[in-house]
Amino acid sequence: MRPLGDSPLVRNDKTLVLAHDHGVEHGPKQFAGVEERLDPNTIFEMATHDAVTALAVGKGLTETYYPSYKDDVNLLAKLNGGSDLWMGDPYSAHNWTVDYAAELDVDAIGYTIYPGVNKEPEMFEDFRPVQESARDHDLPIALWAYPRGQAVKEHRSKEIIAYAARLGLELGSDFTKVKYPRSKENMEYAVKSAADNRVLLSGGSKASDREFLELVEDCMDVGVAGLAVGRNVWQRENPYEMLDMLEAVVFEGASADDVL
Ligand code: FBP
Repeated sequence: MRPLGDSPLVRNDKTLVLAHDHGVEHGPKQFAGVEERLDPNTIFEMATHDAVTALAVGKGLTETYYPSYKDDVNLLAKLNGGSDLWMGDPYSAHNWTVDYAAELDVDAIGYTIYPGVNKEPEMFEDFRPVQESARDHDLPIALWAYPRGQAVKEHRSKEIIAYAARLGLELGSDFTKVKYPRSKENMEYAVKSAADNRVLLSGGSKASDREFLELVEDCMDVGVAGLAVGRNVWQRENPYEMLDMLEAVVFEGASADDVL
């Protein structure tokens, strides 16, 4: 495994990224029922919880809010993203550079690729300077690897998710975030396929406490390095209670039953 030195992203060899790029990816409809969270201060505040090893946000939120939270939040700069108003073949352009993110004093870089789309060659080529520049700045890289496109018939199948996890290793990330491939055994295969790359579970849409925590427990059991979770934390009425439970399951080896 590529050592990460004293990166704040890792605690007891595990990682919990609070993902909050949804304002770009899906817009304000994601905040239905929790409209107060449209204020990014509420999310930065949440990211000060001990369970959160990094907060993933885009350029605008980093520029505007991160300066007030720098002492208490580790920031993962999500460099690319696109709205769901775009109806073309999935593609995600970056709107800030690693150099600029480093100037803002971030702790890590995040980047999305969509393997399988028509623009896959461009996406891989776009990622190349990002990856190399992150290495120059000694910033860990988390790759959101989401297979899409016409050739991907079942984007959560065993082989497709294992392929996504493997691509992280091959393209030079430190963490690769994948969607759940429908079973614990399939996730184990993805972790094995990624060899020394750290696989992170992508949280998914909001589930019940039990359903989500059992999913996390299963993933931790098969060697996942942690999670990058958005809606299952910040869409909850009480996100702090969920973060308390996740802290025990992710970092302390507790089971879902233990914490519920
Ligand atoms: P969730 O935990 O809310 O699923 O967030 C993970 C994430 O990768 C976000 O970072 C991103 O906004 C979203 O999922 C994109 O997922 P999709 O492209 O499937 O809508």
